[in-house]
Amino acid sequence: MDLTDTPTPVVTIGLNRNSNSFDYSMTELNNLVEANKMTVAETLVQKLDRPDPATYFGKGKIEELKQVVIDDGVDTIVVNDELSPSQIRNIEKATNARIIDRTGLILEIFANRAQSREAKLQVELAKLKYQLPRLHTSASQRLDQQTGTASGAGGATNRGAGESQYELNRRTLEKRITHVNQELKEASKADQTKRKQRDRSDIPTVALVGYTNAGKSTVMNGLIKLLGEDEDKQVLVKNMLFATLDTSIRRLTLPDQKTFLLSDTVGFVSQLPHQLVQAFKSTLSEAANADLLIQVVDNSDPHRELMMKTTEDTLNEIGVSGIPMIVALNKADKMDVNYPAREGDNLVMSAIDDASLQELVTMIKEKVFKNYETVELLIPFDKGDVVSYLNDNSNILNTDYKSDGTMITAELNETEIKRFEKYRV
Ligand SMILES: Nc1nc2c(ncn2[C@@H]2O[C@H](COP(=O)(O)OP(=O)(O)OP(=O)(O)O)[C@@H](O)[C@H]2O)c(=O)[nH]1
Ligand SMILES: [Mg+2]
Repeated sequence: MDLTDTPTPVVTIGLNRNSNSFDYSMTELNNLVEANKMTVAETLVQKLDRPDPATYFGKGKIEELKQVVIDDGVDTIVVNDELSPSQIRNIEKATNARIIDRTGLILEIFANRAQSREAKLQVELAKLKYQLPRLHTSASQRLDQQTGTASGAGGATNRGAGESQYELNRRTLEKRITHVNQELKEASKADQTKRKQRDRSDIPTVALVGYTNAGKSTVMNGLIKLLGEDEDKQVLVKNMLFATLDTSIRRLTLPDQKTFLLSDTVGFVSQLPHQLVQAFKSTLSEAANADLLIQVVDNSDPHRELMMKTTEDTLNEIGVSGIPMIVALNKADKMDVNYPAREGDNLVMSAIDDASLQELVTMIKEKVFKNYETVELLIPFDKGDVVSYLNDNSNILNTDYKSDGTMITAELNETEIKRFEKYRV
């Protein structure tokens, strides 16, 4: 990790394959660079249909890159794609600079942000899988220095040390992968138990999803506050990419007693490395089990359409489909538009505006609690537990004391209606 606060200058490079999302992906790369305590000195782009299999850029462009590295006095090049180990080696040889590819960069950011034990293990697993085929490159060594996690074998750049050293390093990595996998399995078992308990408790779940830095955690905190929950339930909000790397789940109760679980989780970015997607599957799967998704979008970002596409692609990749979705077009306060403004399942809103959050709650309610019905129940006096359940869990519209029991008019969901069928009048 860089101990000084001065960001390291780097040259970023990318191949324009004539895609209309190229500008977006370069902007994104530059943002990722800044998020990793580096700064972009210069950007070099080449138009090519496909990367050169040996050097990514073509021969002439590599020469130009070498000169730029010298002129700018930088020692690091960040590449907008995942490279093969030999491409990394060849560009390093040609330019005398260190190479960080897109995957390595995102891994470094995740590694620097991970706080919880599970997130740390997940990042380490992704990192090890990335390092394994790259043992001979400095990309592997660099990740070890950056993250400070001791795989103990990442730094095998000295090819002169011979094949046996390489073999040793490879075996150490493989052992570590098995070990981390095992630890994660245990952690995820505990998670599944928790999820089962929640499923049984019948509480609907709502998951915030979307591009990193869109405002998911801010929406979460806004709802926690609006619904009068303890401030200590708040989650971390920061103006940086990947502030959230864990899943936080909060139980929220509406003024009419209906409760739901709201989860906030890791944000998405385009070409999220598959090693990370795999490693973070259990964190991301919270969305897969939700009854409703709220996709938060930074509506003030000119690339918002592509960010929504990225979110859609990532949800598909982790197997989330067919779940109803509200689209929260957030940060409207930064734009010259009316808000809150609702159109179907879209809401133009601001996470720092109470009227917007109120409208969002109304939409959540409509989607999640649509199977509620108002029923009348006559509960015998010796069934005090039923009365207290209703008092605690449902919206009671009327209570009347009759000679043969308590008459309660309440809004109940399907399961509750079945459970209390015998008391219906
Ligand atoms: N002006 C304005 N700023 C907002 C709004 N919502 C969020 N922000 C800011 O946007 C930045 C990112 O917010 P977060 O809530 O951390 O975003 P996130 O989606 O959780 O991001 P990650 O956890 O990094 O994926 C913070 O600086 C927030 O204060 C909004 O409606 N208006
Ligand atoms: Mg967040």
